[in-house]
Amino acid sequence: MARLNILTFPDPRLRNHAKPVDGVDDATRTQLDDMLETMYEAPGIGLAATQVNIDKRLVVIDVSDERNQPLFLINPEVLESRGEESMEEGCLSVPGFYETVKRPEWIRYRAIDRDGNTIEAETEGLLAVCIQHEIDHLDGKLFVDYLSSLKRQRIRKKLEKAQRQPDDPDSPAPQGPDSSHPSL
Ligand code: QAP
Ligand code: CO
Repeated sequence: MARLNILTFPDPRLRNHAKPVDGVDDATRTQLDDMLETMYEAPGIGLAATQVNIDKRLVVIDVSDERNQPLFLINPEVLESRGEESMEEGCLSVPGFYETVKRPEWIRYRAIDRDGNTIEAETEGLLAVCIQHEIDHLDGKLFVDYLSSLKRQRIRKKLEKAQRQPDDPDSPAPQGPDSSHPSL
């Protein structure tokens, strides 16, 4: 297993539209395992391949409290959605910023699992929001795109400054394996 570098907004690579996966092989399973380790280490509840510069439609999610119920979604798609819900969202690629986003509250989705089987399921609440957030990443979309351009520019400028001055105490904690590890 390996920890992957997480891209930070406004990195243009976060705007990539990821390619569908054709058949689940061991190389893809290794990428999913590396993504899961990276997400647990961050820590986060969801991570899309686009965020770690992998051009494939792969998502890992774990919204469980014990962090022992990983979900591996390959080529995930929303088939149907209902309702509306406002939830405070964050993103490992937008470290330190949380804003309320409105999305459908219930979804039916389809994906291929780690074993190559097609699954179809319904879900709501946090998991439904997380799946929609991660599918957005595969299409080059970020939760900040749902905010006003004023809020988005504010976040962009702060993150650009934080990346120029990684020791600024006002800046969000750096993310990923490239960041400094004070304990090491
Ligand atoms: C997407 O996000 C999500 O700013 C997953 O400093 C989030 O795991 C969907 C994180 C909320 C629905 C609701 C963010 C970690 C993790 C940060 C994440 C940070 C450290 C975000
Ligand atoms: Co995200």
